Amino acid sequence: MAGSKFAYVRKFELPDVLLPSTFMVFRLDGHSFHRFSDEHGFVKPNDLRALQLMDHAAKSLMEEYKDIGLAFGESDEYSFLLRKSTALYNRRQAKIVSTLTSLFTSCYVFHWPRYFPDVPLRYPPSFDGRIVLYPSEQEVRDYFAWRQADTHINNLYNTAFWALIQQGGLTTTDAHAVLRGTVSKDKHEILFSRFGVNYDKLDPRYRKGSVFVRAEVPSYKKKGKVATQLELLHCDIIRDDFWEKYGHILRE
Ligand SMILES: Nc1nc2c(ncn2[C@@H]2O[C@H](COP(=O)(O)OP(=O)(O)OP(=O)(O)O)[C@@H](O)[C@H]2O)c(=O)[nH]1
Ligand SMILES: [Mg+2]
Repeated sequence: MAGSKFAYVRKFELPDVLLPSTFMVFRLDGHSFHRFSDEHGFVKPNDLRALQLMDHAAKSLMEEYKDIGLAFGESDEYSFLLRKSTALYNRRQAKIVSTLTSLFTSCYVFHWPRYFPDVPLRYPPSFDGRIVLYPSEQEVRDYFAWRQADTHINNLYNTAFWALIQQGGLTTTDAHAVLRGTVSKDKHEILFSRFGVNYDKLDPRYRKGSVFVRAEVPSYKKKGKVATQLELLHCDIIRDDFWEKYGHILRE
């Protein structure tokens, strides 16, 4: 049946199919969460409730989209690895980015009261989303290493910064001044000598971020297929050990 005389406008919609046989990393990041965290009284430097809510939304996304094999989250961001061969939405970029960002955001809002029972949402939060394609396993490993190294750098700085303010009584300006030009070893030393804090003993959730893996459940098969379950870890994903254990994620 011929379309209406207006139907030609569809031709202006350009295809945006992502290159086949490449890894997709989908990353989302809270929009203006500096303000959002302030307005909702997030604990500094790390708010356990907020991080657990991010994990919950990430898990919901992985339950819905089985082609996501791995996810890594810190602060207001989460990265998801989709298998190389995924045919999700025929690999249409805008469709994938918009649908996944929207589901994550609605899960964040939907589950908010469970993590912040005494803090009503003052306004609707939003997240930006993007996809980056990576050609081989090495870039994918380096991508996740980059994000976890970032977690380490930010968390060490923030932990020292807020200790100087909360326990040391410094102003934000003075705390910045103390930390200016310091390297990692100096921050460890400040935390230990001034506040008795051994940084390496802090909760790995804060130091390593959150890692969700779709792990195989040995000896359990469902309709002939190996069953999988989502595991939440707070472990190192930079060294080889992790990839030796979960390398199947990259090869499916
Ligand atoms: N207090 C507190 N703040 C947090 C926590 N997690 C994230 N944030 C805030 O969220 C910000 C996230 O950093 P960015 O994503 O670079 O900043 P943003 O304000 O979201 O800016 P855009 O992402 O560019 O929109 C941090 O700088 C903190 O201000 C937390 O656990 N506690
Ligand atoms: Mg942000």
